[in-house]
Amino acid sequence: MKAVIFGVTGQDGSYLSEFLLEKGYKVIGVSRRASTDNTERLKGVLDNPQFTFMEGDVTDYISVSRIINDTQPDEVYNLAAQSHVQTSFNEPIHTWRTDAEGPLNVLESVRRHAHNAKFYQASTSEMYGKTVDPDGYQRETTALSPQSPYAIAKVAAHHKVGLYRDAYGIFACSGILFNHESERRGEKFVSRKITKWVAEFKNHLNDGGDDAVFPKLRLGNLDAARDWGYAPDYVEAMWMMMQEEKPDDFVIATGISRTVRDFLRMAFSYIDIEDWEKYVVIDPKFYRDAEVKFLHGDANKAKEKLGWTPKTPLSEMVKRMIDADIKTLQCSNPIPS
Ligand code: NDP
Ligand code: GDR
Repeated sequence: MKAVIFGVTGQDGSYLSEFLLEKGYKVIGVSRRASTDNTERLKGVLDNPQFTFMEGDVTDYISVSRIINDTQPDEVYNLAAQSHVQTSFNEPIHTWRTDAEGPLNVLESVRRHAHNAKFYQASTSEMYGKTVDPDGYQRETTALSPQSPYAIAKVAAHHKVGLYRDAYGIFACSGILFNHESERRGEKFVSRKITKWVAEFKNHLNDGGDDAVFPKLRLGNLDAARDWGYAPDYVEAMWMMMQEEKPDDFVIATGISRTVRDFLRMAFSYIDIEDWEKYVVIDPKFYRDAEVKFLHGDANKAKEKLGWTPKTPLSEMVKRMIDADIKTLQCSNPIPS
């Protein structure tokens, strides 16, 4: 089996590459040109002879269609996106081109050059915006009400997936994934921002530093609630959707919703600090023009049809993220011998 992954250098792209290589796939990872090396997350696969890189940009139909035509894949995963919600308010046009036109370029390339390839689109819980079903969950049937340029672009792509499935007979599916994090999460997302700060603070204390002089952790809305899962569990769900006989859309979530405040409490508690509030400053800069206040996914359809369930509890994920950040600090500041 041969898979093409757009967005291979990202958090999910790196885990999905490892997962598919383990399953015996040939993986073609597509990445746009960067001025400096951005393959840090891929160090586990770069030497694998079954893994190859191709240069391409999802906003450029010519490069996308060339890749699909030349490689003739069995499966195509579109994970490429400008994925930061707050950034999308500052860069709405770039976000639209990448997150709405990008998937269209990939779908159209599949339709024209590899009609039998299966297509996966990275849809998102952000599409629900303010809508919650009366029982307090969001699921495949919940109405979409996007609240950001990012979510609006993702809704457009989500509908395109349905259209290519129904009108053109393409095996096209969307995974509506709720937030998922990991040791490889980008540092501007709140989970990693917190774990990285906590690791640096712990390091400072271990070195005998004074807690009062350490720069505070500056955050926005602590009351926002998210359904946080672990990225390696979620890439398995992507693959499972692609093994179905018929294409369909699935919510992937843990079913547990926690606030940013809960996440903070958990992270600080791991380094034995309970009075964490004194280290955190609320900075209006990190508030959003429009905020999605509450996300809580019902992944029962994925459980029943795919047999997928999340494996890693939030507390375990937070621990792994902090441990990894501490390890990175120790490697970059080795104790002189
Ligand atoms: P990341 O931001 O870590 O990765 C995004 C990837 O897209 C990077 O490899 C980036 O490349 C690539 N990319 C951006 N623009 C282009 C472009 N024009 N052409 C080609 N590649 C491009 O995101 P995640 O791994 O966290 O998420 C993967 C997908 O899942 C995204 O589409 C995201 O919107 C979606 N999603 C994520 C969730 C999450 O909680 N993580 C939840 C729901 C959906 P580069 O290295 O060059 O920047
Ligand atoms: P989100 O993730 O917007 O849900 O999108 P993010 O971690 O950025 O925000 C989560 C919540 O935390 C609040 N918050 C802060 N967020 C950031 N980034 N920085 C802060 O300092 C801060 N303080 C509080 C936010 O307001 C928000 O409520 C992620 C991305 O991966 C998307 O690509 C994906 O589609 C969705 O998850 C599901």
